[in-house]
Amino acid sequence: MRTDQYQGHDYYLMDELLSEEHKLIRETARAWVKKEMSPIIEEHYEKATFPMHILPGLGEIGAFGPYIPEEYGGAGLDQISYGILMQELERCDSGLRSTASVQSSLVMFPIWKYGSEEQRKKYLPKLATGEMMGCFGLTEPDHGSNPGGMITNYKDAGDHYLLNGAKMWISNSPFAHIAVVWAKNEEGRIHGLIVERGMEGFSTPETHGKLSLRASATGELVFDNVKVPKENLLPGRSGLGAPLSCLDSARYGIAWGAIGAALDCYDSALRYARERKQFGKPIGAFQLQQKKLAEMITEITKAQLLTFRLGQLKNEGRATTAQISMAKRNNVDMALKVAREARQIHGGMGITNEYPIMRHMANLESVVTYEGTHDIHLLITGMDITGESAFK
Ligand code: TGC
Ligand code: FAD
Repeated sequence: MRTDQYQGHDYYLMDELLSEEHKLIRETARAWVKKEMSPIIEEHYEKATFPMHILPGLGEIGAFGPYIPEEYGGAGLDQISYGILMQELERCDSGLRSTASVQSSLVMFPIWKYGSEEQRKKYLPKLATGEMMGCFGLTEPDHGSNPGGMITNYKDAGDHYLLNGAKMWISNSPFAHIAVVWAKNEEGRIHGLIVERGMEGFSTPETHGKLSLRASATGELVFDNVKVPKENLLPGRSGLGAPLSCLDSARYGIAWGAIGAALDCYDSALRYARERKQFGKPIGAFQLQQKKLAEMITEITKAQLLTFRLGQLKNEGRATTAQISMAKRNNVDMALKVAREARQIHGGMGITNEYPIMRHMANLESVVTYEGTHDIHLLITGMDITGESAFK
């Protein structure tokens, strides 16, 4: 088994901008990852299984709902702390970060923001510890980039709603206790509903055959005349803006997380370049390898600066959807490029599971697609700067 020798890289002394609390959160999460996850990640990835036993540990390090107020079981931390946590998790594996960011931003966030007080008290404390897990159903078989076209719907049936339709590509669905599901009412208006495992007509078949994000469980959500109690409707907001605002939070976490995957690839490549000798000297002494490493740390550093500033704006409640979108797109694209360069620096060894590179690279192919594809994010920036929507 490979020892996790990772150490952070901070070329522009960004640590000076962090508080002592931020650094403590990072060190705690990093130590937990090295002890609990690094020794088992390759095996779970290979077998395409999710390590269910780690869920309480994720809760203990504050990875579930870090910015949710303490009165609801969250850690009451700021947005930079949330970002740091997502970065440390994705440094290990994007699937691990996915599990935590879906729980935080796509399940706890909408319940906190749009739920009733009863819903907050019922679900949030258990979601914060990992005793209860959730998933987020927006994407449908025929509506991915265009969720506004969804056909999943519910009808008023007196003392309950009747929910019909299907969602696909849903992270955590195979084991989630609850699903935050977005569906249209009889007027065609989108609302969020909390659907609980065990409700008759609700099933969550697992999606198999993924060659990316293999240590994260993905599945469908199928609703066949599911009777949803009326008190399970999220009362606080309706319309497509409600799920899209949750995506803002999740994309923000991904912007930080992707830097973690890039850092792990760079860290491994730098070490390998110093140790591996060819033609009588370390390959890191050759100009071509130095160029690769220099470009990698330059792009990582630019992403770190962009993301830290975004974190400040988010803390102040000033980060826009378009700013978050830009950071998600830039950082995931950057991480993919870093992973590809790191793979080459490792030569043949780079294709094996002795090193984390291929796993990160394959994972990032999902990350570049989910939470809005790279193209969709380009069009969000395009819309923001020109005032013209390419989607209409
Ligand atoms: P558009 O007309 O722009 O907006 C519809 C309504 O929503 C409002 N709105 C927002 N409100 C709050 N926050 C936001 N971020 C908002 N963005 C838009 C908007 O003002 C409008 O309101 P109203 O009152 O006028 O109706 O919507 P559109 O249909 O043109 O679509 C825009 C587009 C394409 C950008 C959007 O649909 C989009 O982002 N598509 C990508 C879909 C996507 O990202 N899906 C992700 C699914 S979840 C997932 O992938 C989880 S992966 C697991 C993990 O995270 O680890
Ligand atoms: P499509 O929308 O069909 O896009 C296909 C291609 O067409 C892409 O290249 C896209 O960029 C391009 N395209 C589409 N529209 C345009 C346009 N207007 N202009 C230019 N190009 C365009 N969803 C959830 O709701 N919850 C989850 O938990 C979740 N987890 C996921 C986990 C994994 C592993 C994956 C792979 C996906 C997950 N998703 C989830 C779904 C994800 O959000 C969608 O896959 C994504 O939004 C893209 O939708 P699609 O796959 O249907 O692709």
